[in-house]
Amino acid sequence: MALPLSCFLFFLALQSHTSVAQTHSNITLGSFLKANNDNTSWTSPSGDFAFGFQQIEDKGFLLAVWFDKIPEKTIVWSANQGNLVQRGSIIQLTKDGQFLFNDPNGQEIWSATFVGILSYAAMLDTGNFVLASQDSVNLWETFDNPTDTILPTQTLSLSTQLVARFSETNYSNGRFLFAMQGDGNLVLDTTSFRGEKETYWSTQTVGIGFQVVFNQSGYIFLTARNNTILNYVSNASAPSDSYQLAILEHDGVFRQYIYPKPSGSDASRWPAAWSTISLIPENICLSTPSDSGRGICGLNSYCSLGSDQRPTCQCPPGYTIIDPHDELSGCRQTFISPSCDGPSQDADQFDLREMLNIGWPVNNYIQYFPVTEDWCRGVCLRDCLCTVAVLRDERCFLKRLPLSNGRLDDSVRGKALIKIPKDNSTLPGVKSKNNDDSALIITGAVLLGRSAFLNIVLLLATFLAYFCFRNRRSEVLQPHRVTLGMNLQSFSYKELEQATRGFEEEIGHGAFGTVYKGELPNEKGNFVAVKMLEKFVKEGEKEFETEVLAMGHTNHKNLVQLLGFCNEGQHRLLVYELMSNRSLANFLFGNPWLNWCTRVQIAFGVSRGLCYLHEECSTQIIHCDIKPRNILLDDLFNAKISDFGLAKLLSADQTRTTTGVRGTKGYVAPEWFKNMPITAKVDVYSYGILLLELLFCRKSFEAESNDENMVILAEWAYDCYKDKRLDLLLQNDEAAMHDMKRLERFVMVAIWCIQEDPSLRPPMRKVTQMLEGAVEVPAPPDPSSYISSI
Ligand SMILES: *[C@@H]1O[C@H](CO)[C@@H](O)[C@H](O)[C@H]1NC(C)=O
Ligand SMILES: *[C@@H]1O[C@H](CO)[C@@H](O)[C@H](O)[C@H]1NC(C)=O
Ligand SMILES: *[C@@H]1O[C@H](CO)[C@@H](O)[C@H](O)[C@H]1NC(C)=O
Ligand SMILES: *[C@@H]1O[C@H](CO)[C@@H](O)[C@H](O)[C@H]1NC(C)=O
Ligand SMILES: *[C@@H]1O[C@H](CO)[C@@H](O)[C@H](O)[C@H]1NC(C)=O
Ligand SMILES: *[C@@H]1O[C@H](CO)[C@@H](O)[C@H](O)[C@H]1NC(C)=O
Ligand SMILES: *[C@@H]1O[C@H](CO)[C@@H](O)[C@H](O)[C@H]1NC(C)=O
Ligand SMILES: CC(=O)N[C@H]1CO[C@H](CO)[C@@H](O)[C@@H]1O
Repeated sequence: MALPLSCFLFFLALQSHTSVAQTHSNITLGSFLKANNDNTSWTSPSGDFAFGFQQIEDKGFLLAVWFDKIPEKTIVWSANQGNLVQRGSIIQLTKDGQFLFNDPNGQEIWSATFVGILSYAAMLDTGNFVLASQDSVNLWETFDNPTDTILPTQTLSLSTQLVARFSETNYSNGRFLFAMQGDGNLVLDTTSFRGEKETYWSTQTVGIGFQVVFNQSGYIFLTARNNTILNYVSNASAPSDSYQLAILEHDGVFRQYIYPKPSGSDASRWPAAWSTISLIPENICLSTPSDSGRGICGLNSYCSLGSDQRPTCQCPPGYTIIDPHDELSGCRQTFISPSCDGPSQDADQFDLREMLNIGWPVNNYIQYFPVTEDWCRGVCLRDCLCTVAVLRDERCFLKRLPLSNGRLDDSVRGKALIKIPKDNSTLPGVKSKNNDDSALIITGAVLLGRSAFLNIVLLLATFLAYFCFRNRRSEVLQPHRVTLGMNLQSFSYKELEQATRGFEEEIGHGAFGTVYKGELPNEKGNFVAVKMLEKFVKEGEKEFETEVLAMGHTNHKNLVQLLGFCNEGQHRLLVYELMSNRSLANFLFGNPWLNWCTRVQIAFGVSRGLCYLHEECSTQIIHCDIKPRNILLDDLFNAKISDFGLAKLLSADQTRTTTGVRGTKGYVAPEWFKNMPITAKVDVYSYGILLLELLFCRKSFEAESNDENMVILAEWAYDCYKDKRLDLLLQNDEAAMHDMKRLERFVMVAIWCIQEDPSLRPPMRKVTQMLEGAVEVPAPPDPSSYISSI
């Protein structure tokens, strides 16, 4: 509702009412207040409260309600979501019964919405500013539209909330909510700017809570519909001759304060100050909103409670606050993390800074037990992902970025070891404290100085991993899975001996050792597969550790999840999630077969899993032994690749020749026998063979009745493809017969995969795209043409 300026000024000139502060009982239509240097306000009959403009430093004016008799002029309500307005803005009760808030140009800033005919306004002695009708019915009141504060006699009804301000002096919406939810639960929530809510305190009264009452004796409680008190938010009774308020402060704490009235018995101590008489939660630093969120203080920071019960947010050594004007903005690293590409040659450039009683409880990605401090230090320094190690009771917890929910508190036991560069003079944050731009430039220069491309890929991968992980979390609600998934545990040999009841039930025997069924002791029904490695015994402890770490970092729905391990004396064991339906080998060649649709899904699953191992892990993992026995199936017949990461890790640039052949006959790529470099393409070859087996439910080579008729599936398939007679390969498989186009495409992809020349085989990403039909599949050449041309 914007009046033209000239019209508006004329209208003002006609006003007979003055806008000077005065004690009003009723504010009549036509009254207005203007934001300027005069202390313009409407006060309550007692003079305790005032409604009007308050100047906030020299940034602007806030339309507000405040305690008027005390020097602090404490604000208890504000309009316009706490946003400041310019000098000259006007709030008015128009003659035609509207309540309008306009800027100096007559543009509407904010207005109260109500139903009915407005007759007058009043600033009441309770601190409630009301708009009322002729018959004194309140059409609109500040008590029903609270900001961050409630006063005695005020109630919060269902679906009403207090929103904390951004900072002590910035009244804009901040990061926390005190919400009487529509479902009856009373909660303290964080409101991150991404719109996620995380609850850090609640009365757990879904379905029964009705309203929050702040009564005159100073009690704040939650009642049911029938007025039964369900929960006391505060039972600190306040002296009757004091002002009171309860506020959700910008630090996320809901505090109740009192202030002696100037006329009261305590007036001798006047002017005094607000003092806290109750607060929730008792120690906000120890409340953990959620395991993925930013926590109270922001990411990578830590929270500690001062003697005044107020939280302070600080950054660990090597980190600096993101926004110096916003103490809850979190911290960022001032140095470049060690590189994760290839062997960790950076390890000796980093050191661990010790801090006591500090913790980030939810960022563990691996824990080891029992270990010594030296061992824990070593493993963190060698692991590029390790940002902080926490040592407690012989347990070593490794944590990675971003760190959340950090706290410094006597109740947090143990020792934190924070990874920082040895040469701290190169810390940009240290060198140029107040020059963030230069810090950024230094960062950029260092990045480019190394292999810029690798670093960018690495950064992207880190982000991807982080977000995939977050998404996975929100969709999976099986608590122990989630924790175990990211919390690689180390077991003692004895624990695993008990879990498997003395290695009683053997469920498989592979190239690396025997697999037993086990059940973890803490949770019934938590079945696992325990693999006892036989071939690792002679190899070094460090190598085992490195490979376990690499496997622990993987997380993909088409990979069998590694849950833990044991590395004790000569014992090397791995603990995996148990796949109920065993391996693909049990289903592929038996009778009845898996149906066509399931086989297609398995083909997709294996290709995505391999694609992840080859391209999305921080260290490339070449499987080297893809075959049906290493593809496990879960209850829903989802394919999960097992035994990955066990073959010696070959990093991306390590294209050296290996003498030993690692694969299984029938699936191994020709280069194993030819003194050629071993690359991820060996897996592509094996995948091609596996794909043919999946399509036709035939073994890669089969001795039919006598050896002369030995059939090599790959050759047979190529011939049938060339002759357009793929139907000859199918064994009464109606569904596949009716999906001939797809079958043909898959066979073409398979033939590309089994090209003798590794460079002709597409990478797994391309294979996946071709299977999905996202890219065209060109006609493949004869797989052995390369051989014949040599
Ligand atoms: C305020 O105005 C209403 C309606 O005109 C009237 O009933 C009431 O008595 C007035 N209150 C005071 C304190 O003047
Ligand atoms: C505003 O009020 C304060 C305190 O009551 C007083 O010191 C100051 O002079 C007033 N300013 C104006 C412009 O009236
Ligand atoms: C208050 O904080 C908000 C959110 O960061 C910001 O947009 C706004 O400019 C700040 N206001 C003042 C007056 O500083
Ligand atoms: C406020 O609530 C408390 C606790 O229920 C009660 O003891 C007290 O009498 C109440 N005071 C008023 C003024 O209603
Ligand atoms: C009031 O409501 C609560 C919650 O619904 C219930 O537990 C309690 O028994 C009720 N009390 C009375 C007196 O009806
Ligand atoms: C309020 O008092 C009751 C009983 O006296 C007690 O059980 C409860 O813990 C108190 N609540 C708070 C918030 O102090
Ligand atoms: C840098 O390292 C030295 C020696 O370890 C230490 O004394 C100093 O406090 C460190 N400076 C900063 C800013 O961390
Ligand atoms: C061999 C085997 O364990 N088959 C099971 C695979 O999973 C389905 C679904 O849970 C079961 O019905 C099969 O018995």
